[in-house]
Amino acid sequence: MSNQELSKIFSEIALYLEMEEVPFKPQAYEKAAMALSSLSEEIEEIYKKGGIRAVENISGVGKSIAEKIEEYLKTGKVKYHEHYKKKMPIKIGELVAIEGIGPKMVRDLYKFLKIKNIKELEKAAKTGKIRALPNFGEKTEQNILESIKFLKRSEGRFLLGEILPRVKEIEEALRSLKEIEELSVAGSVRRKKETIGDVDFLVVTKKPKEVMDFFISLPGVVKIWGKGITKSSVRMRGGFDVDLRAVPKKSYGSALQYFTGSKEHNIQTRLIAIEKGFKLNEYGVFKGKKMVAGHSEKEVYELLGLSWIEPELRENRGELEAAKKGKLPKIIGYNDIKGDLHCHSKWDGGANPIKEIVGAAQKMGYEYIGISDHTKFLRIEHGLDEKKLLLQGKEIERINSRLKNQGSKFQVLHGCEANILEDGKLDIKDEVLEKLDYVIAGIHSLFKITEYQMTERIIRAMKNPNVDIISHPTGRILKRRDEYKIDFDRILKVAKETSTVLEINSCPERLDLNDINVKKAKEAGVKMVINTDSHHIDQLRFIEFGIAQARRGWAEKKDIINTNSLPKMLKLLK
Ligand code: DGT
Ligand code: CA
Ligand code: CA
Repeated sequence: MSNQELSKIFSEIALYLEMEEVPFKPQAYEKAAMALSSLSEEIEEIYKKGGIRAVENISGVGKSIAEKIEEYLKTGKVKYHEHYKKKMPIKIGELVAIEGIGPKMVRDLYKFLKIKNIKELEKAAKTGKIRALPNFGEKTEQNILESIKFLKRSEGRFLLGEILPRVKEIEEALRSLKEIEELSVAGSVRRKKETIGDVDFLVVTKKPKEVMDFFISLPGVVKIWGKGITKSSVRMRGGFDVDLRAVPKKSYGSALQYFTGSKEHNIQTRLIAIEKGFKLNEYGVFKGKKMVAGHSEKEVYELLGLSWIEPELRENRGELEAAKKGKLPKIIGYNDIKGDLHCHSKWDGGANPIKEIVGAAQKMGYEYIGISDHTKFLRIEHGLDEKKLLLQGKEIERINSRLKNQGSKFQVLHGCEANILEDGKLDIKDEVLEKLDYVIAGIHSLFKITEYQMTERIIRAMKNPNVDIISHPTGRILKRRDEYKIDFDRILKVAKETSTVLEINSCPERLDLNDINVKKAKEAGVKMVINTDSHHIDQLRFIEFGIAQARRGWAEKKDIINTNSLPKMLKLLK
């Protein structure tokens, strides 16, 4: 868990430094924060094995930050961070989580109104105190109130991307127990929903007491809500809850079906059972008093005249009707992706040079990787201009010829993520875009325009013959901001007409397109691509979340262009 705690400390330091308008340093701390939060290995382990040297070797971590990591591992604190917290005792992470509030605004809110947290901010906004501040105004005050409202709606839910690695740790620990005969995660985690309320586990065991004792004393348990023979609940470090239920072996399938949900799917399934003269509950399927199925999920569904349904589909969005007719989609599998087309490199401020990204992509088992750095409009992201893009092309050519000489079939594609400006034009000249293997275009500014304007803006970009892919098409950020206002049906129509591919961005806070929009795109015959938008090689593993979202949206291999080998994938681009 230190990875996340340290990451938080460094991003807070970055924010404090930004408030003081210190140049360059904030980016260094942000980069370190990102590196730590995406590391797949615990920092303690890295330090234990290789000392401060190994810590310094993490890309994105320099010497002075490595020293602070060492200080934290030894003392549990970073003095530099404590110094700032004392100087300005505010809930900085909480405040900047509000869409539209940056560190300098936080500084002024504290300076003029002594605002330390969201609650105080909300009160000040409601009483009209914000609009009176220099550089704020009535519009900002209104936006702040709207953002707080949005934030409250997602309170108490966690990103799948934050939770899943922890769930896997717990699962592994439980699997090591020989008393456990069967084990599965259930609930929204099993359905891979984008946000998670709590984690549900099911086990079959002859020794429930031992299993429950083990469960409530897992490392990371901070509170025990309840402990019994059939169910225990705990709070984990990080603030989320985990339920563990022990069920009889003969009921395992029906219990798993019940506790996987969703509730809406279950209600519908139960109605189907009743129609067929059965009773379905978490203990089994019953004909009168006689239990007729329950050991496996498959037999439960089959008895009801349904084929087994992938958990990601269980949202009562037509999957039961499809299962009845034997017409469920054959959704894309977790190993079907052959390359990631949205990776940022050191060229635009990402953590890794291209050759490291290539190595990591090869380890993922990919056949190709696409480098698509930001272009010049995004100065804070060190966006590349025409000249730099062409230079980058030369480096990619060199890497490709080296790969070829080594007898490797792996290929690096040269793309970019251009910005769609206010009028729908791009921030890079078409003569240069033409030279790239592919072009992604995305909105990174001016989110609050009318639906008509935003739709026209994206449509104009899609009509550019050089634009192959639209990145994160709806702009939502989970727990932060809603989609921007767009006419998605019109976007789909033009995407289809122009053969523009829509991205499913795998970043845990984006997952954009979301499941519902994926399904709409599929139904409209629009092709999609699952990308990570990684700024660090450890983020390549986020692809799992994008695939999960695609599966929840009923996407099949044929709907996703990067399930294809390179020549075929390239043919699907403009
Ligand atoms: P979450 O935790 O909010 O992310 O969502 P879930 O789906 O994990 O919901 P949770 O943890 O409350 O319950 C786990 C599953 O148990 C849920 O997906 C379906 C089932 N379940 C819970 N309450 C009910 C209920 O009142 N009726 C029915 N039919 N099923 C329920
Ligand atoms: Ca749950
Ligand atoms: Ca639960």
